[in-house]
Amino acid sequence: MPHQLKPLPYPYDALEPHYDEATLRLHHDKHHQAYVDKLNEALADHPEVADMDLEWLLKHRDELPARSKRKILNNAGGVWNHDFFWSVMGPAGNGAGGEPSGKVAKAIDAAFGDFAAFQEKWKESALGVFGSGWTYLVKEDGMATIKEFANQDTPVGVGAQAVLAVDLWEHAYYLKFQNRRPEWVDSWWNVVDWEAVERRWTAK
Ligand code: MN3
Repeated sequence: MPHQLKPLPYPYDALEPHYDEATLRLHHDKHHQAYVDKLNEALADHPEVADMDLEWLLKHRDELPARSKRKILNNAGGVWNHDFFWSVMGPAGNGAGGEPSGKVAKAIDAAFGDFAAFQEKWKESALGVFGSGWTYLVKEDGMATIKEFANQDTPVGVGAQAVLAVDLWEHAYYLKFQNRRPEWVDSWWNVVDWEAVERRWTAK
């Protein structure tokens, strides 16, 4: 069964005005869809891995057919990263935005001092990603850690548990923010769904 694009978990305009409808439509329906299509295209030649799920593909890079390995990893990563990214955002005011509470808040304070210091480190990371990629918060040995991933590399690929992510590809923000990545990151905090983040933190 070919991989399918999952519908966005909220309406396209749900993240307005912080994340605009036009970008979200393009980002989900065109960019995310393209990763799904190219993944299926790459897998079509390789029945031995065609039925494997995303996580399996990302974790078993050494078992992927050499000829299509890069294409499979890039596009499986693209699908996985976007599925994750949509899942940790939500409508501002409806549980999203503001500051975290619960266990993830304690972990952030333990690792970074306080939420403001974490946001500063996050921004430093996000602005430091050269070209296209992602800044993630991951849980490693019970600790909250910021990690950068180039292109469509994923936490799954390095065995890290993903907790939060921001997309730093220009396609994620260029339509509204043009080259102003710092403004995109500032705006994005308003749609972080901390309840979803808490579920990711406590998942294992
Ligand atoms: Mn993207």
